[in-house]
Amino acid sequence: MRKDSIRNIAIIAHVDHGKTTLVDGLLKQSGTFKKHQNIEDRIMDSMDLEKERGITITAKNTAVFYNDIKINILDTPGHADFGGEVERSLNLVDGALLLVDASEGPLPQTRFVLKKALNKDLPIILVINKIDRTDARIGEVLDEVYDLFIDLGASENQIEFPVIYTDAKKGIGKSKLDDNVDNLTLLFKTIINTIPGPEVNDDHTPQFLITSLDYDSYVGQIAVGRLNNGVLDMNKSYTLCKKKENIKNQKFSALYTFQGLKKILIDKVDSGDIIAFAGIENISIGDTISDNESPIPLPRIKVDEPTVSMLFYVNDSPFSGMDGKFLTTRHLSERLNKEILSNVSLQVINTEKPNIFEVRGRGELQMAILIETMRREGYEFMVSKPQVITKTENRKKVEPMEKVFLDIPEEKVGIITEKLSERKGKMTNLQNHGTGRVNLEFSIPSRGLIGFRSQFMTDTQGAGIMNKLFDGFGEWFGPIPQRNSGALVSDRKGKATTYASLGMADRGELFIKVGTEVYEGMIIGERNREGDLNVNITKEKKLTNMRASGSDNTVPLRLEKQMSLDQCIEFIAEDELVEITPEFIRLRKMELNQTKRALLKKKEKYSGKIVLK
Ligand SMILES: Nc1nc2c(ncn2[C@@H]2O[C@H](COP(=O)(O)OP(=O)(O)OP(=O)(O)O)[C@@H](O)[C@H]2O)c(=O)[nH]1
Ligand SMILES: [Mg+2]
Repeated sequence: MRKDSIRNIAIIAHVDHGKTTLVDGLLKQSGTFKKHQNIEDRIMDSMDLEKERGITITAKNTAVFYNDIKINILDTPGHADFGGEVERSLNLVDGALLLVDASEGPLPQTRFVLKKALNKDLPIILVINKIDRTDARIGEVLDEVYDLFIDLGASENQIEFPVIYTDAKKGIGKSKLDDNVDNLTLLFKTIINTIPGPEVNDDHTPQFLITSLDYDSYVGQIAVGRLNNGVLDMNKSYTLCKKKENIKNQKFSALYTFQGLKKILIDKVDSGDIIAFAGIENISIGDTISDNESPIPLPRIKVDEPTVSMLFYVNDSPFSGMDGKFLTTRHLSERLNKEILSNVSLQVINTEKPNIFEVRGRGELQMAILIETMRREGYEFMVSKPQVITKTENRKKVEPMEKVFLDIPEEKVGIITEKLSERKGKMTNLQNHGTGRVNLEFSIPSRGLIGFRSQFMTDTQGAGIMNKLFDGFGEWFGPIPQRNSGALVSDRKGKATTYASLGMADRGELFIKVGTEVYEGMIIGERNREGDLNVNITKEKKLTNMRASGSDNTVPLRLEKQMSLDQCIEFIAEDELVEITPEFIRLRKMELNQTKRALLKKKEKYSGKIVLK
């Protein structure tokens, strides 16, 4: 039975093409807010880190009403590292709005999300957004989208998608560019007419797939998902179907439906809607809530495998425990295991050392977000350099590959090609549009891209655009050269002095300020040549009887290079760690003692892996 009173849709696109902004428009124009209520931009990006970074990290749902039809909208992230969120969201919906920037056109993540939507046979509405951009090239972009559909093997039905041209910022959507329109009514109508209501059966055994988890300090854990069939009732008991067992006699403490950004308490829900419940413990994403006597679980959610792994260590550096609240093995283990309950694309694996955990995910940004979140919660820990996850296929070692798409100024082609070749990249396409900018495409092992982004930004002076797309596995490429500069390493505990910092000017670039507390083995800067250098950054100028001539004061102290968490993760080599505490991010050698480091190096055994095994 089709339920015509409901529509469930996801908004999918490449990063920054305007999904969350379009949801603002739909919320505003559906009367969700009071008149004259002040609404902040990108209201669905509600997490602190989403606001700070200006990107969506987790998919979230909201519900609006249009002519008494309830439209559940899932806003998804566009960054490739959070692709698992898109895959998860597509389980909840009966259609998708594919958003494409009117100037940038379809980009790698457009391809990824569209492929996932087409595989599920979802009807698509194409939204060409940012038509107000002065560099918009709307006709060409439309052609490129058709090409993409064909390339992905879309059926004829799928290709006959409606097209809406939008300015999401102003909340305008039209079918012809010269139409004089000042609202999104056409988009609402197109959603209602193109995307079918959910095909469900209220009389069937109830089946609710837990698709995301939320937490409310008042009611505890909340499960969100779509009631695929049947009815759920506050006064009845249900079975929780987990991966390996079924647990009977579960009761809700609350049932909710969504309205705008709010959850509304309700006693009974019908199938087809996106709903939430509280009160059942030990739930994970992928579990089904079903009938108490004869449950029928739904297939568990599958997402692409992780490609990157990092080791999370209990903090054992000399300053450990100085400002963190949670630092023990148990704290770290519990926190990481809690994360995988709500984050489908992460995996946590115990290593043979109890104080080291392996976390697997989709990319460095996803890892950085997890690390930053834990840090803000009061955790202290250390992480290693990200590694790619290899597999064995036909008795051969294979590693993840990536396609990289670059849009760079013409004069940077030489340097970028050289850098990527060093990292085992192979150019597969070059297009010079004659506008001074060139599009390059490389095939490269993912390993070669670790730490490349900041290098790329420096080399292109911020004028380059880089996108990447996972491209299966390729035969292991052998060693790839790492950072070719060494580290400046403190050789003792103490406080960095002005005198010693001035002395570093010809050695390299410092990461720490004068006055920073350091310990032996802590990395205080990047050396301007190969090999690490142990230095005394705490040295004081010897006092003499003669008064100094004042020449000290005239030598300017170069400002230290302030490294963000993301940059630190990119910077470290295999024998180094990033130490994270709520107040500090420090870099260090795995082995802090310089004599032992020298010995290890001599034996040429020194690498992250050997330290672990
Ligand atoms: N000029 C113009 N800018 C827009 C339009 N829509 C969105 N933007 C801007 O584009 C930027 C990205 O918008 P978001 O809504 O965050 O994009 P997103 O697709 O949700 O991004 P992710 O969730 O991180 O993938 C913001 O600076 C918006 O103000 C538009 O129609 N015209
Ligand atoms: Mg967004």
